Formats: sequence, C-alpha cells, structure tokens
Amino acid sequence: MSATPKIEPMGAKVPEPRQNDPDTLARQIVEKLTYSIGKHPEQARKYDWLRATTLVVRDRIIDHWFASTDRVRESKDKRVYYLSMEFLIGRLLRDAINNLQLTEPVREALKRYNVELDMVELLEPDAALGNGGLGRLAACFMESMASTGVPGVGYGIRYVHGFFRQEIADGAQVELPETWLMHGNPWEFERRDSSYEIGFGGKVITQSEPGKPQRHVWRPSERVLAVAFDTPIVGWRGSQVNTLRLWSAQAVDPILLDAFNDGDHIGALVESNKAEAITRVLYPADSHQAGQELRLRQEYFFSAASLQDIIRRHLSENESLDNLADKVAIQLNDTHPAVSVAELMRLLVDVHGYVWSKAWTITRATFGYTNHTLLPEALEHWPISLFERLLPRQMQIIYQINADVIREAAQDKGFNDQQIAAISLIDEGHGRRVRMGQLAFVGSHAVNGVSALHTELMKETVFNNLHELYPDRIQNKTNGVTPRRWLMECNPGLTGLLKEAIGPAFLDDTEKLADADKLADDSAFRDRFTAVKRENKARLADIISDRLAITLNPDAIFDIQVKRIHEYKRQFLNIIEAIALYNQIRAHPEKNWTPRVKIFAGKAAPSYVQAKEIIHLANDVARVVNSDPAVRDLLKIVFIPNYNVSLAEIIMPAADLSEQISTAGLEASGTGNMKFALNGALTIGTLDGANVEMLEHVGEDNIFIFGLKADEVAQRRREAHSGRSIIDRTPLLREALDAISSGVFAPDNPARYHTLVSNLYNNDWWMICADFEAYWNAQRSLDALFLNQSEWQSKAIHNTARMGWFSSDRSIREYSKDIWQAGPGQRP
Ligand code: CR6
Ligand code: PLP
Repeated sequence: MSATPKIEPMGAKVPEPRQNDPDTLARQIVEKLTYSIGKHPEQARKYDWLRATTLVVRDRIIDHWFASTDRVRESKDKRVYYLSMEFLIGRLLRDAINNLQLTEPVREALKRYNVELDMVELLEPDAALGNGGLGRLAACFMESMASTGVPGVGYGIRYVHGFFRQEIADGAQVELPETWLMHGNPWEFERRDSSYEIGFGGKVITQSEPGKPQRHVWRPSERVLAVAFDTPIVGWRGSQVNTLRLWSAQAVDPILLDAFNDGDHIGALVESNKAEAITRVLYPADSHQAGQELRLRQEYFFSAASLQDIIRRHLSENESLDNLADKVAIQLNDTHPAVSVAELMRLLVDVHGYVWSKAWTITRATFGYTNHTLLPEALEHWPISLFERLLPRQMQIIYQINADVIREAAQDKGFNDQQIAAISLIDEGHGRRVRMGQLAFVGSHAVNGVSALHTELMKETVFNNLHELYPDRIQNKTNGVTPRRWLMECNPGLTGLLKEAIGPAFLDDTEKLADADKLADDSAFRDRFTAVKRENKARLADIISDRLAITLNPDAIFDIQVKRIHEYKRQFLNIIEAIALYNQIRAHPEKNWTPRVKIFAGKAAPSYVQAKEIIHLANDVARVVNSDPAVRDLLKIVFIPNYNVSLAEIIMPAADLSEQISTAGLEASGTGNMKFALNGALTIGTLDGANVEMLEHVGEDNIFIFGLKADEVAQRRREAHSGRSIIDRTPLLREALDAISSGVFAPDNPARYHTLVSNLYNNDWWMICADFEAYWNAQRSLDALFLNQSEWQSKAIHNTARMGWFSSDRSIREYSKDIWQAGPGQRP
C-alpha cells in the first residue's frame, strides 16, 4: 500500500490570505446564509445574520488557529494550562472582530443588506459560565495569553445552563434558568476524538510482589465520558489564537438496552441522566463553598479529563513524563481544581510507574495555585467520608502527601502540634475534612494572591504556618483586565478620542495611556472627554428608561455599585447612605444638593438570605425615593436586573463614580474597580484589594479613600465591636435605620428588614456602622467636587491615563516570567 499523502490544511497554508474588504465579506456572509444555514437571504431572520457573520469571522480565526497550533508544536515551547471551573466569557463576536481588526469592514458588509452590526451583536447570548470576578478574570486571562503570545489552553466545564437569569418581582430576586445554547453555539467545535473515561467510586486493589514496591490499582464502580468542546480565543491583532477546551459529561452507555427491552424506559436512561447531570448547571455560589457531592464530582471530572488530555498531548511529543514540568505549567484557578494534585500523583505513580518521590517532584514543579479569597466560608473542604467514597485512591494519596508534609514540618522546622494541625491537609476539628487550600498549596511550586494586600494577608492568616514552612512559595500577582474588551470595545467613543489625542500606541501597550495624563489640564480635551462620558451616560439612561421606566438626568452624578451582592461588599452601607441623603434632602430642600443617581446591579446566591434581603431593600428604597416629589431630580435609585458581562460593558463607560467599599481585608482584589477607573470614573473606596494599588497609580488626589484599614477591622473584631453606641451617637445613621425598621420602605411588611438592622446594633461584623460617617463625609466631598466640573473631569482623565498597569497583559507577563517560565522570552 502506498503511503498516505500529506494533506495541507486550507487557510493558513493557502498562498492567498483571505480578503477582508467589505465586498468579499458581504459575499461570504450570503454564501454562509445559503449553504451553511440553508436560508435564502431574503428570508433570513436576525439570528441567521448573526450566525452567518459569526461563521465568516470564524473562518478567519481558524486560519490563525492552525498557524498558532503548528507554531507551538514545531517550536516545542512550554504550554500553559489554565484550569478553571469558571469562564465568564460574555459575547465573543465583537471581541473577535475587534481583535482581527474587522469591525469596520464587517459593519460595511452588513450594511449592504440593511443589517446593522450593532443589532446583530446584541443577539449573541452571553456565555455566562461563571459567577463573577473569578470567572471573568479567567476570561480576561485567556484573551491576554493569546494577545501576549503565551501558548495557553484553558480547561473548564461546558455547563448547559450557565449563571441563572435574574428577574426582580415585587422587589425580590427571582432566579430563572439560563439557556445560552438554545440557538446552538457557532463558536465551539465538538471533538469526539478527544474524549476520556472518568471514574468515580469503587475500590483500590493493592498488589504486592516480593521485592517490588506495592502497586495500587483503582477500580472505579462508575464511569462517565468527558467529551471536549473547543472554542478558539483570538488575541489582539489576531497574532495568536489559543484554545478554550470545555468538557461535557456523557454516559459511557447512553441507554441501558436490557432495561429498555424490559419496558423500563425511564430506568434505561438513568445512567445517562446521572452522567449528564455533572455538567448540566453552574453552581451559583460566589466566594462560598457549595459543599454538595455533585460539586465535588464536577471538580474531579474536569480536573481528571484535563490531566489525561495534557498527558496524552505531552506523550505524543515527548518520550516520557520525566520532562513534564519543563514543557507544561498548570495553573489552578482557586482550589476548585485542587484535586488535580492527587490525580496527577495517581497517574504518575499508579499508571506510569514512577516512584513516589520523583512523582512528587514533577507534580510540584508543574502546578501553580492562585488563591482568590480569605473568607472562611469560601475555603473548600470536603468530608472525608464523601471524598473516600467518591475518590478512594486519591484519598489514600492525600493521606500520604500529608504524612510527608507533616514529617518535614516536624523534622526540619520543629513545628509543634498546633502548627502541625494548621498545615495538615486534614481538618480534624470539624468532623474530619480534606482541606483543598492546603492540598493546592503543598502541591504547587508557586502560590499567589491577587493583590498586594491580599497576598500579605494570606501570609499572615490562612497560610501563615505553610508560609513559615515554605517561605519562598507565596508571591503576588495583582489582577488585571483586558483593555480590548474593557476599553476599546465597550467605549469606542473614548478610544477614538484617545487615538486622536495621543496616537494609537496605547492600543498595543496600555501603559502608553500615560501620554494622556498631561491632557487633564487641556480644557478643549476635557470638554471632549466630558462629551464622551455624557453620551455613554445617556445611552445607559435610555436602557434604564426602556427596561424600568425610570427617567434619569444625565447631568447627575452616576454613582454605581455593580457586582455580586455580598455582605462584605457592603451594598447595605451604600443603601443606608442613600436613605440618609434622602432624609437630608427632604429636611433641607433649600440646600444646593448635587443631583445623584445611585445605580445598583448584581445577583445574590439563591440560598444567601441576607444578600437577597439587600436586593429587596434596594428595590424598596428605590420605589419610595423615586416616587417622592420632594426630592425632585436630586436623587434617583435604580436596581438594574440581571447583571452580566454585556450589561457591565454598557455600565462601566457610563459611571462618574465607582463604589468599591468592601470591609477592608475581605475583597481579595476586585476587577470591576479597574474597569470603572480605566473608563474615567473616580473611585470611592476602602483600602482593600487592588484599590490599594490603584491609589498608588492614580495618586491620592484622584481617588476617594475612606474607612477602617484591614488591621483596624481585625482589631475591632477582636474587641467584639458592635454598632449600638455608634448608632446612638450618629443621628444620620440612626434616622436611616429607624426608617428601615419602622417600615417606611416596606409598609406591607415592616418586619422585613428586622434581622438586617438588628445585626448592625448587636454585632456590625462588616463594619457598616464603624465606617458610616467616613463614608458619608467622603460622599459629600464628592458632591462638592462634582460642582467644579473641570476639576472632576481632570481627575477622571488622570484615572484613565494612569490605569495602564492594570491591563491583564501585565498580569499574564508576570505569571509567565515568575511562575510558568513560558511565553515569549521565557524559553528555558
Ligand atoms: N469573588 C474575589 O473575591 C477577585 C476575584 C478574582 C474573587 C475578588 O476580589 O477580584 O476573585 N474570589 O481574583 C473568589 O471568587 C473566590 C471573586 O470573584
Ligand atoms: N461580574 C461581572 C459581570 C463583571 O463584569 C465583573 C467585573 O467587571 C465582576 C462580576 C466582578 O466585579 P467586582 O470586581 O466588582 O467584584
């Protein structure tokens, strides 16, 4: 038989690159409508145009994708694998078109058929495979890895139902299922050939032969199939296209024929349902441990599939796994994939025959772990009984890792029992649990926090003893945001203005935004900057008017707090301040009040009672304030339902004031804070998370910091601080709380907020009373500043100009250099 001829792919190797002029694009869009979608252009509906446009853009991405994949394979460069339970991607079409520089030609092409690109883009559903900051960070990092030339692959879960859709009914949150795949997903490619069996349960067989080390063989009682779905992620200027590989669970035997033939039609599908349940829905818990068996199944499922895939690829290019850590860096995005540490050990020792110590060296050199929270309720730990039942061999391995670590701590560092208990992978105190943070920490060569303050607190608190044991392991990598989505795409007005004023260099290097700093003193530039902001505010006001029938004055301060609803983020403090302001405006109508619009958005975890009460309160207060003629246009309160990435893209450019008011020490970093400031909002915030570094970059004259610092919060908590005495001596606060308690905002149920308020009197755990006065004063100085528009706008310009460092390209370059040793310039 003759040898198979080598087949060159189309695309990258085709001598003629694709034409990107509007004529060609227009023709190809109609070709796709006709031959891929089967629609006559005259009968095409809006979704058909979206799909056809996406397919035409996708063809161009595929050309770059093949070229990138070939380049990495040929160069044998080290690859980075980013393991994350969440990727909060949002829409992809605008991002892809922008990064391929096709925005204008595609717009032009669609115009030929009287189709508006902006309208088509709005039809794309948000891929909401994440809860909030952590998932959105993973999405920014994927884009930045492609943009900075890091050969990266993201691994996650292809949830059929992403983050729930939020509606507000009578002021309260209602959760509805999200259905992003309803119209199919043109961005993804199903890879049936990349599927792996994943086991659960069963038992471990130990084989002993004289003179040989024991061998352990795991015999799972249950198996499911992990099938890969790939989405290409295009970097800036299309230079590199990376892959996001999401796993979908399927039954190994889709139908139990015996049962079916016996007439048990439902029973025949039991296996299939059980398997598919693993990837059916995203847990809507942000910074909170979900604690359910299904969640642990999800975590192991995607970790095990990803590791098998990584090892298969490595062995197809290398002789053995000896050099795994030279060719592979795996980043654990929080502890959700931490079971990977035990699973890689299992694969190396049980399957590939490595001795324990060698396997441990490879494992530790391969993994890095990013911690995203210090909140005790968010630290993952699993009951031993559950872990053992689901993952018996991994449990044995964890015991062995633990024994090694404890021996090292006792022998080398002389740790006492208390210190040993703190570093142990097993928590003996709460009904015996596996601590995933400790597992991720000991199994990684680098452990990082996500802002300078957070990293320091990690060393002092949760990982204090592990830091003592491994003093070189913890490092900081401050978060960032991609300037493509969060400036260029969401704020074309500002981007255009900046291009004209300082040239296009900032598009490739965000730190070049600094060239705009001097323009803060240029009144003509300030006017144009203000005009862009005014337009963005008007656009948001239109949306609010359409959706909520609330009319806003675009000349008021747009004061915005959008993020997950969480007690530590203190939306409650913001609402109390709004009530106090409302009372003051009513009491002193003659004063020169600066008009304000307070905008809130965000989802509460369905089981988080207090967070849901806060949403209800915001809506109750909004109803009363907005219908009170006494406050006229001076104060309006808006809660926009269903906060998601696409809404954030409209909100960020429209803000004058960004609320970043978490209890100090509790917000690990924040990324919303960066997006607002980049788009020219001033920040009112505590010294928390990345606000600290924002202060350093924008300068203390351009940010409004108030309140207790992290160490002061810790001190008050030790002193069993409560709010009662502060409330008693602060009339503004007392009157606001009295109004809530007496049912001013909830006449139908005056007791509704009883717990929320009594918690402040009795405990004030989140320091709302403690920080109230400082917050109020900071707000009033902002009121005064807003009346001096040129000064306000010049501070806003300083914010945009000085935020370049917060690009996620900078974060990725730091990870590449300090943790992964991969990417441009990092070849060993
Ligand atoms: N909730 C932090 O709380 C941080 C992101 C990304 C969070 C937030 O401050 O910006 O991660 N933590 O690092 C977790 O999700 C555990 C978040 O989004
Ligand atoms: N959710 C969405 C949709 C976002 O876009 C962002 C960040 O911009 C976040 C959550 C995280 O917000 P924060 O950093 O304020 O918690």
